[in-house]
Amino acid sequence: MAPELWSLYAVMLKSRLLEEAIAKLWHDGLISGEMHLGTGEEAIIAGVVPQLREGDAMALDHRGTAALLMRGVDPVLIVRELLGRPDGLCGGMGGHMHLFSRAHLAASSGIVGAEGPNAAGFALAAQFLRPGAISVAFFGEGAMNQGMLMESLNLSSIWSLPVLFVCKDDGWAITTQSERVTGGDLNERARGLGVPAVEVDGCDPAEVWEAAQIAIECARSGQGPTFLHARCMHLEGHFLGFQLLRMMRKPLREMPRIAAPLTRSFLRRGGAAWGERAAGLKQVLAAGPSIQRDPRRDPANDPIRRARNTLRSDPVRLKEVEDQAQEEIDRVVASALAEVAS
Ligand SMILES: Cc1ncc(C[n+]2csc(CCOP(=O)(O)OP(=O)(O)O)c2C)c(N)n1
Repeated sequence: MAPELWSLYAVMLKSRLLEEAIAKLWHDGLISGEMHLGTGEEAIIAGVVPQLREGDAMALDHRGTAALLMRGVDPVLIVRELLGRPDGLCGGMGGHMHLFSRAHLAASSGIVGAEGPNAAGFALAAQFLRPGAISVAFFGEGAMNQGMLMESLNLSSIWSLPVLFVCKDDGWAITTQSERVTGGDLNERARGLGVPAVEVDGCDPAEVWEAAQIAIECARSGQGPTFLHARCMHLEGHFLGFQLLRMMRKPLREMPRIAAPLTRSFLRRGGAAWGERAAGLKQVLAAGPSIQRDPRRDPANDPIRRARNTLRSDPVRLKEVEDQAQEEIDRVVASALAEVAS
């Protein structure tokens, strides 16, 4: 059975606050490069990771911060890593897409789909070296169109590897809507390879927990892999500063910035025929209304806000939990920003 919502909320909230603090550091210019947050995925991660035991492994994608935090990796080391400091988790050389903790058997990768082979490899090793241990792969639905993930599902099935494949489906791969590039149904695809598939609400940590618990027990007892399909929203879009979301949040500020280059390219001499240009322009302009209907605008799709709504009936306890989480994350950030000890 899943733990009570209070403890799941506390875990999810800490992760959210840590990622919000990371976003602030990024906006302040202290973290360089792209930054993919996992805000919106917390219920999926909280429903799986706290169930892992010593000796279990995690193969993570480019949104690995929440899973590492929930697995017990020191968040100060994570933040220092993102800052590129030599005292970071990977000596400041990995950055947010290549976070790695040997002690926790956890590795992330920026190669979409690599979580499949990584998790299958961990699981194959576990079969020989740590019987009863399992591995978990977290990846987006875009990764399901990578051959190596299909190969990993297939081998895990045929070798009964102890893997839990968790597909965090937000419907988008950067700016491509997944339904435009994905044939068939993902659960059926996994089943076609002999891997049982379970559909869960990725905003409900208890539902994820219960499905993951059954899958983890199956894997530990030698009954092979399970595919968990959980829908969610990435509240910050693909990465921080995502243009579509900037337009959605501040249309008056953003639209004029794109209006001039759009007009220039529309009127430029040479290039595509006028009909094609007009069709392209129509598509761009249609993005406006579709942004207004974007499900990321609906608070019901934010797992933290959803859990909070339920817990609001006990405001005193809620404040206590929230204050404690905030204080903890404030301490993490202060400690991560402290000077490198000489
Ligand atoms: C093999 C490979 N191809 C392309 C990319 C570029 N890329 C980075 S993230 C991404 C989209 C991935 O979408 P999805 O798997 O759904 O994960 P999400 O970002 O939505 O969490 C792509 C195509 C990559 N990193 N690796």
